[in-house]
Amino acid sequence: MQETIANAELPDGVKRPSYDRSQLKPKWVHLGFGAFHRAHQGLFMSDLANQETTDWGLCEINLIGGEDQIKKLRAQDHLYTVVEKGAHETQARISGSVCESLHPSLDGIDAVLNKLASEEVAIVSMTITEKGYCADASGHLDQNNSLIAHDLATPDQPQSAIGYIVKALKMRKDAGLKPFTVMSCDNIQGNGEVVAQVVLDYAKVIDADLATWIEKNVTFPCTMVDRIVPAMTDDSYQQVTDLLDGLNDPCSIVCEPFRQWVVEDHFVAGRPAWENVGAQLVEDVVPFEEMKLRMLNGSHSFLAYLGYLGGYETIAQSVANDDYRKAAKALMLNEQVPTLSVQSVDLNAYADSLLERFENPNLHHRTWQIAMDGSKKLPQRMLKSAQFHLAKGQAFPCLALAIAGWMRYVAGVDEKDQPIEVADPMAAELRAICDKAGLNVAVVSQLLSVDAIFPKELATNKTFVSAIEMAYQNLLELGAKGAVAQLVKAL
Ligand code: NAI
Ligand code: CS2
Repeated sequence: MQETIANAELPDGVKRPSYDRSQLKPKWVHLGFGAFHRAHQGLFMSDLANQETTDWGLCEINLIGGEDQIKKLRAQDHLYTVVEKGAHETQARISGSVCESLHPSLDGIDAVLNKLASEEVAIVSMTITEKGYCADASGHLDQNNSLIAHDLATPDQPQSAIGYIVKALKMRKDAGLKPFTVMSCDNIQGNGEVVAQVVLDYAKVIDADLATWIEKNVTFPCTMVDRIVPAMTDDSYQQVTDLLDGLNDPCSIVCEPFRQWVVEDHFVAGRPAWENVGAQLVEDVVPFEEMKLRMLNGSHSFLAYLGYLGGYETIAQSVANDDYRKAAKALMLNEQVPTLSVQSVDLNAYADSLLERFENPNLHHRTWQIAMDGSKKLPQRMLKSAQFHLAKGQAFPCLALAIAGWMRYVAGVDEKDQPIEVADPMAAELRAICDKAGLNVAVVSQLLSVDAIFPKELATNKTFVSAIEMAYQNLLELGAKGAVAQLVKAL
């Protein structure tokens, strides 16, 4: 038998689950067994089971890609290693909360649907990336999205997460079963509202009665999720192998020690007592989401675009440059904090704690990874705040440079004339615009006219346009490092 973490002896410091895993029932289905879920919701659940008796277990499903991960997870009895790496200490443990897994390519579409429609399933959650929701700029279902167009034509054989959820809810309704709660754990403002909207839009197209039933019976709690979990690399796998005395865990994950989870307490069929392991269950999560998306993710994107262009491979390297660190802090405190409504959080201390997390030298969080999917990230991380300042007649130079940094980045060529691999669902369209305009300030108005990203009121606001043009011009003339230095000098 192949030696895996399921059957091998592990070093003393690596804790195994202390609970009886045979008691777990897959009542919680998660779509997207990616890096983040393993280090966040999966581990919260394992920690809870370590602490108290529970029968809540997870069934993991990857709908798009990730077939290999499911095979590997099965081969090690659904166990996986989580390594928390702080600036000074490292802790490894085994998460055992997963008790089942499925993949449409391995098990068939019907097996996935039958699972979702089975009576015991009470929660369906997801980390399917911002683009997985197939929403347009207005937050409605994008019927031109190729997955959605496919699913609407053949709703019994879905491919998208939305298609699967609606079909499964239909099966439950037809069988007289209660629905499940749909819980998005993606970095999207109002993530519960976004998934509710696309699910309802989709259901309305295929079955109006179903849409009414969903509206009445299903809940879509919003969640704020936080933990920095970089994509695994050969190096990080090797670090895990070293910690496991030479044992390989292809499902392992390395992350920072910090984690936060704020969840709206609206569950139609019960939930695990996550509050007993540190989650905050609240009535309204939006103020927390805005805080995190604008301060953490907004400054992350600033550091990602300007860091990449400035030649920095990781976030830690970017904030090691004093100008970048000061600019990121100014972005948070001067340009994001005033837009927030969150109460009872010391936002100055929060900003400092974020910078400390970004500095963690043991996390290799690539600027390239965070720069990914900017067309889906910019609106919630920066554009809403820019609108706030425009309405008040206030300047927003840090946000302007970040947005200009994104525009310079999607041109696909760095400051040394080397190609940038721009990963974005709109990469081709954006590249075509940039190629036509060239590295020229004229590209700003061309990119602003992409209405899937920029609302018309922003694209046509002269103050906004000239702020971005000025920042873009600075980038062309001074390069990213020079433009950030100039920004900081002018603060
Ligand atoms: P990942 O690349 O490791 O995993 C992505 C997952 O999404 C995979 O399971 C894949 O099957 C699924 N997926 C991708 N496109 C999809 C689609 N169109 N439809 C359905 N499923 C799809 O990425 P990771 O790190 O797990 O991040 C995923 C999301 O989690 C992020 O986009 C973000 O919203 C959220 N998140 C990530 C954090 C991090 O530090 N990695 C922290 C906080 C939130
Ligand atoms: C990052 C986030 O990839 C990105 O865009 O900004 O995934 C970030 O690491 C998390 O939101 C931290 O919780």
